[in-house]
Amino acid sequence: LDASDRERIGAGLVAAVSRATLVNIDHHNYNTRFGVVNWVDPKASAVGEQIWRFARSLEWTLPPNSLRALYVALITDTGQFSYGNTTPRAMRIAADLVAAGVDPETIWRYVYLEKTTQELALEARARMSLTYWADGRIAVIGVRDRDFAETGTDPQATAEFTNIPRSVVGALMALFFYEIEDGRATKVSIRGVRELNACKLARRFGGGGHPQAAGCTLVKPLAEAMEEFRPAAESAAEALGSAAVLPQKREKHE
Ligand SMILES: [Mn+2]
Repeated sequence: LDASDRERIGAGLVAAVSRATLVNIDHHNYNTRFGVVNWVDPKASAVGEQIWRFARSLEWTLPPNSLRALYVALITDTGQFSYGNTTPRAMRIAADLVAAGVDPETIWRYVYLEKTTQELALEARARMSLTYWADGRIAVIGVRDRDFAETGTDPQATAEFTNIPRSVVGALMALFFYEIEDGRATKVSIRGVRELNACKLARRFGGGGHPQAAGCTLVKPLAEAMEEFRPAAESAAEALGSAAVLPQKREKHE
């Protein structure tokens, strides 16, 4: 589920499924169709949406845990119904799940609100790192391996960090760089607005994803990874021109 290629299902499973009938259910545009059966629907906002439709068509009654899992799939893949993939269908399925007993507040508290003191310390560092490229068209944050070490956290604590650069008024692209493998490599999360294709940019660096949300990995420490990535990001953002995305809510501070 939710894997655009065979490697994404994980090393352990790759071995296990090689002798089995592999059913590939996914919504990534560039899915390699690696299964025996492939159901790839790029119009689905989340694979949870596909599973819900599948279960409904077979008239299955799903237990509460499964309903919650489908709801989590919907809210995380749509960025709490904020990304461009937030379709009427996604919202109707969310409504169906709530009608079936899912409690949105409990899930929201658990998935988004509650943070440990360590996670908050890491977030403070991430916010402090905020910087701008291409005259503010691109907002960038970076977290180093030592930030994880010194705050006692790991990359799992960064699930929502792309919202920090995304929140900058007027930014067309949000980038979140963070070191992995003891600082030997750097992951890049790319979020785009408007016509900016985050996936196209990610694919230039061997990554992938969706038009609005994509990522890649560079085998370099953070500073070098940023340096390598920056020209491609800047030309992608500059190609969009300088027209304002939305009426500016506040004067942009220089
Ligand atoms: Mn997904």
